Amino acid sequence: MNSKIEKIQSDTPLIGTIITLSNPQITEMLSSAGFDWLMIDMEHSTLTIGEVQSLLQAMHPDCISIVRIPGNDPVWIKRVLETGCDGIMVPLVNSEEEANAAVNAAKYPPDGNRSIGVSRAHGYGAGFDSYIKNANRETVVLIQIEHINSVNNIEQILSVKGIGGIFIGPYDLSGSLNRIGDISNEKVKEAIARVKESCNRHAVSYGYFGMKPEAVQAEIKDGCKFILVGIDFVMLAATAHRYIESLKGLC
Ligand code: 3PY
Ligand code: MG
Repeated sequence: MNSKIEKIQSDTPLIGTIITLSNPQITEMLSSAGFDWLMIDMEHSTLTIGEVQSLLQAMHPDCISIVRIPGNDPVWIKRVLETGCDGIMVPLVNSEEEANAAVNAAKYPPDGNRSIGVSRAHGYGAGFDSYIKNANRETVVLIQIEHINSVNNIEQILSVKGIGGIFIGPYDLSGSLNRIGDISNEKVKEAIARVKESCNRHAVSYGYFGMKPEAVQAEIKDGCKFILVGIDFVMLAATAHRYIESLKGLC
């Protein structure tokens, strides 16, 4: 068993951040900075699949790489997995049927219907046998619960075999409850609590996103496994603003 899978399967929380910029040096730097995982976001960025592969090549080998698929589409899932990422995050999964479709697209037969090709994931051919033997067990599939419909269907979604974890999207969830952006609203918090309670009961790990460390500290203490904090360009922009602010008054 490789150490990344051990880390994913252990109870220790994994701290990650979101990559949206296509510059490989940024991924290299952030993956070497101590983050346990990086989520490379194809849903809310301009990243192409070729750029995603270049980012993966720049990543520190110990860092877990999860690519967020643009949408729950088997063609995207197949192509993204061929890049050799450690796993995928599938946004806006609202039902058992949609969760099944995501898992099926990510797993080789007999567990699913992922098509068999040769790519970077398979060591360009040299690692073909070991990759196809281990991929179903080692490729993590994170399903996003981020709409009130998915909260209402959480029990059925959690019954789907092959889900590696649930990732709560508080922002989309707030939108689906007509409280857009207000993630500390009682209705949003109540929906999140329902998801957490179901995950705990089914012994399925869950993740949570916050823009700043203060927004995720309580979640770590509460048992959240997959933490995402911040976004690459937001960290850069916030630091730039802070630097300018601290010097502007002196000019
Ligand atoms: C959301 O909050 O909607 C997310 O998808 C976080 O990644
Ligand atoms: Mg979202």
